[in-house]
Amino acid sequence: MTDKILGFLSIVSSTFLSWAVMAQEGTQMPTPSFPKEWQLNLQTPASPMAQMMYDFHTELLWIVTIITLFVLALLLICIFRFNEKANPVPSKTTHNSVLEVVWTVLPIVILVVIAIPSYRLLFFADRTTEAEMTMKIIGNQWFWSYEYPDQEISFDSIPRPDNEIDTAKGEHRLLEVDKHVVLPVGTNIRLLFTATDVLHAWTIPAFGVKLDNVPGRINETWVRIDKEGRYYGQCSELCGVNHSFMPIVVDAVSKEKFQAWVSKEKQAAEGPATAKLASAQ
Ligand SMILES: [Cu+2]
Repeated sequence: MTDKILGFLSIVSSTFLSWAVMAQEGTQMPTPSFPKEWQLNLQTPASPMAQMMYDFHTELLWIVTIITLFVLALLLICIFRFNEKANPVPSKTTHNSVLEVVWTVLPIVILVVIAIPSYRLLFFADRTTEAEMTMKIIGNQWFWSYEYPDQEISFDSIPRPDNEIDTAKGEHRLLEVDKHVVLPVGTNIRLLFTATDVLHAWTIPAFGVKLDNVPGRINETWVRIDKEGRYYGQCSELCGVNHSFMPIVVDAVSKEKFQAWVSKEKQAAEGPATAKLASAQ
């Protein structure tokens, strides 16, 4: 029940409302954190960072709820106890030192209580000192490019048009791309963000990752994916007329499967070049 109340409050206040509207079931790969119809609250976290964000969000929701109820109670007391009928001769009090100290100190204490986990989360999300691999994400009008510098792989990920989407196969309109990002689970992955033209923002709600891709500079964060599955996201920076048509699909797989994918990608990339070289000789 508490969860339901919290969920309801969160959706009212949350910018993730739009995510709850997009809803489909099932794909070939499990989607541990896909939005569901009439979903309440945030998506299920799939990384330590997302889990921390979720917990912080819940904590804030409690604080906000308590403050709101407290203010509501004060208002009701004023309305019913101090109206003209109930209290015809009003008090002439203008100062109350204790009360004034309390209403100054209490908000400071509340802000400090909020600031501590907030800063902890900011520093946690900033970067990882123990990155096991790196992925660079480049925003373009209007598609994403990815580079794996350690594995020497790079490719573009182009959105698929509506007429190619087969919902019977569990595909989602406006959310599918021709080439998925593949990442290993249980690995600290450094994420580097940049863009070629305008501001974009690579976002996967379930990872707790949302960062601006800025032309001419590199932004950094990281992710450690807990669960295998297919994760969806979208560009979250107004980047032009096709802003709403640059989805992100990440397949999180086991480390072995990731290695197999890397070898396949490298073979595919080297294939034509090797053939060319052979024909030249
Ligand atoms: Cu964009």
